[in-house]
Amino acid sequence: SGKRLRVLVDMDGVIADFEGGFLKKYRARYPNDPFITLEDRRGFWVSTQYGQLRSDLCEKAISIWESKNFFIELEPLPGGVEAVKEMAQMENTDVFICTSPIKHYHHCPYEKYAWVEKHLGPDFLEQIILTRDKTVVTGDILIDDKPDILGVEPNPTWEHVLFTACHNKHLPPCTSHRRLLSWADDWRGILDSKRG
Ligand code: BVP
Repeated sequence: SGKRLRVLVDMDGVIADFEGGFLKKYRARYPNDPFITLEDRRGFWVSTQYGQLRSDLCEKAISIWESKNFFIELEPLPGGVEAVKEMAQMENTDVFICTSPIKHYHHCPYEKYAWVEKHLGPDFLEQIILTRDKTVVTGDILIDDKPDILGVEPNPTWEHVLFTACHNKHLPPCTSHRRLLSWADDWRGILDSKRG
């Protein structure tokens, strides 16, 4: 009642296919090196798992997302763009895209804006929050595929809803997170559960 609902939606792994885009470009650039299938991905950090596979592969993995056109060319994940657009049209609902840019800033921040403009439209450029610390952003819900979202604020205002991704789907059911299995799952119900 009364108050508007503020939903924060992560980008990579939630509406943009970072893992699929990475694997495709990694295999094209390093065809003679081993790779990790999406089925075998474990842990949020792609670079860490590639470094465990063979130490030189950590920097080769990093070279992929530091390249020009990596972020802008990511494909939308199924249903994500449609869900975010529908959410933004709902009464008493504010939607923000809350995403952490990589520290190699030459292409990523620009391309994240360009991706939002391309897939969500120019009006959505008003809704972008680029931050390396999501705990200082206030909201009711944060839909994000990263299992541990930490920062300087020990008690973030949002409830973290864990969005299922190849790297987190095998994690034991965690009582501290509700999950969204995909955009075909009941995201409307999760939003409604937070309304006054
Ligand atoms: O910009 C993305 C990609 C990058 O971290 C950011 C995650 O943002 P959120 O999804 O949390 O908003 N990234 C970087 C590395 C390794 C860096 Br070294 C990685 O393995 N995976 C990854 O997503």
